[in-house]
Amino acid sequence: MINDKVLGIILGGGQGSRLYPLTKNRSKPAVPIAGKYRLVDIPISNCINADIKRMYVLTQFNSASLNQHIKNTYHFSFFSSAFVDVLAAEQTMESDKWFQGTADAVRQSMHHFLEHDFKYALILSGDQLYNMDFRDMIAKHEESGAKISIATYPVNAKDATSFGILKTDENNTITSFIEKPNAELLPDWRSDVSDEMKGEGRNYLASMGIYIFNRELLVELMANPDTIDFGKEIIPQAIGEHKTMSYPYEGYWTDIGNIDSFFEANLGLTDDLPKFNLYDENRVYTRARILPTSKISNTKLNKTIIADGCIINAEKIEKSVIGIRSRIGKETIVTNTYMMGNDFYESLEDIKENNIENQVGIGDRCTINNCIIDKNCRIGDDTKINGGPHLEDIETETYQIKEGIVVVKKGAIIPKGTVI
Ligand code: ADQ
Ligand code: ADP
Repeated sequence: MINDKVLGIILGGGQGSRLYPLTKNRSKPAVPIAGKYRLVDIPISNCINADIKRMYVLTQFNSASLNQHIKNTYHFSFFSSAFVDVLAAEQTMESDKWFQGTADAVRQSMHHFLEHDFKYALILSGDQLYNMDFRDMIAKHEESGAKISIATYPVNAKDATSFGILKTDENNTITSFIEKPNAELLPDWRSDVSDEMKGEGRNYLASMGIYIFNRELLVELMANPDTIDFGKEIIPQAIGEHKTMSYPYEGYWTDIGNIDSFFEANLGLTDDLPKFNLYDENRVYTRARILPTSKISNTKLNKTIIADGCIINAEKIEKSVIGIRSRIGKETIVTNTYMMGNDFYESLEDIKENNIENQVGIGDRCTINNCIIDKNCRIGDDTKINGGPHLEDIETETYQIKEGIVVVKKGAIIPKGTVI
């Protein structure tokens, strides 16, 4: 039984500064994606689909929303050993510091892991969108007699500088590794990839940040307090010392660690044939909220995903992801936008009693383009937001512009008639 021998460890994120302002008030694993999920649902679902049902999520700060989401989503039978537990950086007798890096996060949490029986630790990144069969990776790891396995993915020269790059011998044993090499060093790091990958210019083997460690070796490596990161210290130091295998992967995989890639990955779900397929047997799990179906009037929809519980009267929505409980008013046009949705409904009585000027959601006669709208925003009537490269990167109380994408902050009130 795979569940008896594998413990899943999900690196839920450091400060999350690259995803700011989405991480302003929540930890990174709790960031909503694809209209109804949270980032952490992706690695957790990959584990569950592989029958790995004991998991820890390591995160830099504890947020009520993350704990609530995990508690409400992943409840297993009383008789099973399955669990998903959040471990936030905590002060202990030994340490009063935040997690200094990925290896440090694992080191500070080792005492929790060692309470469980496991042969292999499966260490995963919390900010990637992909669908991988970990059963196959574990089987290959066992067959090879390796002590460490790293999932690898061919990338092009432009991307290679932001990953750990490695070389292998003919048996897929990793022979050398360099974390985020400079462009000048790249020519020495080319690999003999498949013809298809060569054709796409993807000549470098990148670490996907997905690792299997044998338990004893992890304990040994974590005993050295000077190592902070897997990519910077643990992996380069282990190559040559301990048998480390590459597990080649060529399916869809993308890092969603910054606003730009997060935006692309979400809007990519609206493609005719999305690279990340939500419509197959491999489920992505999330909280079952039991919301009503969405209600739509007078709206021309094109390449759009609409989650449950929305009330939409817009004129047009194109290439957009509309999250749970969203409300969009009349004559409004929404394009290239990820709207995360709302945590609550506002009734007409609420609005009247509390004299609410801007209802939650997007008002009437608005045009919204190239935008991420965080949860619970109130975008007043006649607002025009047109993101794009013509806009400078700035931050205000209610929104931030990053690489032309306008990110409206959680709960922001954008007054009627605003033009951005
Ligand atoms: P990066 O993604 O740049 O490279 P890192 O920032 O260390 O590495 O993040 C790895 C994962 O750990 C992410 O999910 C991140 O959110 C999380 N994380 C970071 N700091 C953390 C902390 N203090 N506490 C908890 N979680 C934390 C890594 C490898 C490269 C590899 C890429 C693949 O170092 O070799 O190529 O992943 O994406
Ligand atoms: P996140 O910021 O990660 O999207 P939250 O911290 O807002 O998540 O937590 C979501 C939960 O909080 C929802 O289930 C909802 O019940 C509750 N919630 C948040 N804001 C409100 C609000 N203004 N009114 C009622 N419930 C709310």
